[in-house]
Amino acid sequence: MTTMGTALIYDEEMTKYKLLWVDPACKIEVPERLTASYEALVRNGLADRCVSVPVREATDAEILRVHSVEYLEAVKKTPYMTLEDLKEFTLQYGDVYFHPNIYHCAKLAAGSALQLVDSVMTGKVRNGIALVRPPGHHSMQSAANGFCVFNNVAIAAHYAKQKYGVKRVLIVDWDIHHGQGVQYCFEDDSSVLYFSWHRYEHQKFWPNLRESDCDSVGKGSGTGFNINVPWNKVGMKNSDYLSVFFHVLLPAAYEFCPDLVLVCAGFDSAIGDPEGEMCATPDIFAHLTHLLRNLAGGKLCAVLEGGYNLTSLAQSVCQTVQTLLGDPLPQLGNLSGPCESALESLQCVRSVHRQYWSCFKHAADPPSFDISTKRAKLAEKEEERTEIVEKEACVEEMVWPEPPKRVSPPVRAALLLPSHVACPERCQRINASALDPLTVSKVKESFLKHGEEHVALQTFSGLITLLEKMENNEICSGLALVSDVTTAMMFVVHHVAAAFRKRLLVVCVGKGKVPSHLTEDGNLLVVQISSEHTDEQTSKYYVPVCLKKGCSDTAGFLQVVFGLLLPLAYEHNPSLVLLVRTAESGVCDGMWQQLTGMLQSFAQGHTLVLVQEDDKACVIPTASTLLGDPAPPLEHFEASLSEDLEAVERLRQRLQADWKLLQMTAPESGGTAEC
Ligand code: Q9C
Ligand code: ZN
Repeated sequence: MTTMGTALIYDEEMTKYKLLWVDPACKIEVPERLTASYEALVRNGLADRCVSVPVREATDAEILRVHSVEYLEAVKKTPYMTLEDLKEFTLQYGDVYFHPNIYHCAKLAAGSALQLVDSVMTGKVRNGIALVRPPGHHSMQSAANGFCVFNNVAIAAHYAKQKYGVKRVLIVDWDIHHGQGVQYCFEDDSSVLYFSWHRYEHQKFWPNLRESDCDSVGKGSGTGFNINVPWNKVGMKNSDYLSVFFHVLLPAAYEFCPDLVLVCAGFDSAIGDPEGEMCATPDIFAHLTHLLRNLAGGKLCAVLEGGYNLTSLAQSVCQTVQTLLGDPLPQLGNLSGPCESALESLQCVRSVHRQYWSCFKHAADPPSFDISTKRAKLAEKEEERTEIVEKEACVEEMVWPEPPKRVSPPVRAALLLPSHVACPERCQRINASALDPLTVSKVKESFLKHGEEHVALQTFSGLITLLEKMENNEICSGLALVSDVTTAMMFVVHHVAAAFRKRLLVVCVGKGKVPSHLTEDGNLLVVQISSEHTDEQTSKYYVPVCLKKGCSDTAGFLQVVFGLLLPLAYEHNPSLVLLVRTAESGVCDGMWQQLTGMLQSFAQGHTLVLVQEDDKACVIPTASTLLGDPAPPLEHFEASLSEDLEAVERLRQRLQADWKLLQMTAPESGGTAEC
């Protein structure tokens, strides 16, 4: 069995330092950031569900992997400084403050990240979060910066490599500031892939560095292993964040194939934050976390960075932790597609990285406008300051609904299996024979209507039971091993349309007839991935994808999942997912588990999986992912056939007019993107 559990690292000691003088730049970094986050976890019953791991101080040797002796020795003196000395010491750095107790806290913050790495790497827990102060990602070899003293995550990455022989570390920095300290630390290192998105505004936003732009891709053998996504406008929304995950981070991350994922988990990228001024809601972090959950076999360590609106911060932390614990995801409605400015960034990043990553090989050219011209143009508009001040005032009054409670159904996975197939542990077997007369008559009605007499009445009734239990939230997901998967799929689609009128997503892996004729009302979206060529379709709701090598082509399959399936699914926002694996689909267990895992982003985890009876070997791996176990990492895979990638790309281009989350290039006009 895979390791369970989520580590939570928190110690009140890290609330015991604060700003002792007046400094408008630093007044937002307060001890309450930690207490508000922790108390929200306690209040929502989440702290109790985590494994509490104690903090420790990072040792000098550990800190010195990232920082210089001179810097460490200088920081070591701060506990003995007078207020005046502290103020003066602080002056040599940017946007940071010192306090007699901050050195102690900084050692605990870095040590917390190391304790988290230990807990995850030894298998004590599956994943975890460290709530720490001071944050880390701005601090550099010989400088404190941006509220950061030691670079907690950079120290943790070195530690994981040294102590556990981890070969590849992915660092995802979703804080709204550029973690330049992390970038500098691993710039020439191909064993650490650093991804950061950040408010940039063409270098107008702190820390105003040229090297935060997307053309900083790393150096020497680390070239290509630094991915920067600048946000050139404020007000970015859930769609913008998701688009960057689908079209930039996830393809590169899967190609990189990390052994460990570290998250610079700053929540100043959420709505209401005075620094970020973005509009993504706290529940987006549930999805961002989930989308990273199947990398590195689920080994994910999140370490707190920024987050300055206490309400937004606490909600975002809860959403992250609840996903680490494996609870069903909240549904994200109203995804509008990325704004023009986000598309420009997306296009820039993909085009500069196309020479380093095969997943971006077919990325479009950079946007036609000249970026440097744009930068100069922006410098002219310096007087727009007053407007910015007004915007800030607006942000402070910003309100958003509290994310709804995420309830876990009592049963996570229910299985409908022929009597000769054993039910895997932790799953509930659905007994299809005990049916009330009403249900029986319903089954018969459908049974007669479609004349599918070769499929047992028992199977139909069992499927209805699964659907009803999902509808009533008694079970989260279901798996049915059936003798005729195509008929079972048709039956479920008809039944769902008639009985529940839900928005349904059907994902069919492998050849065979699919209910493509039922998509007129817009409630049903069908995506089929197979080696079978289908005539070019015109319906926006029927998406047949053909891969020459079929579903065994891992690179092609991932391209389809990130480039098409996930964006379509998020935009469709189904209330039920039907995942169908036809006979001889050719999909390998690993890819199948990845897919099953990723589809749990939707419909609050309500997925019904249909598998052909001869495929019973996949029951155990499928059940495992339905139960929330992370999928095993996909081993090194070959680049896909060029013609396949081009075909997928043509399909994406054809569909992007109808499905905005498929877009990855800005409209030709360029120049004055508005959000
Ligand atoms: N308007 C982190 O989020 N600039 N650090 C403050 C005040 C410094 C952010 C300017 C922001 C530092 C970890
Ligand atoms: Zn930040």
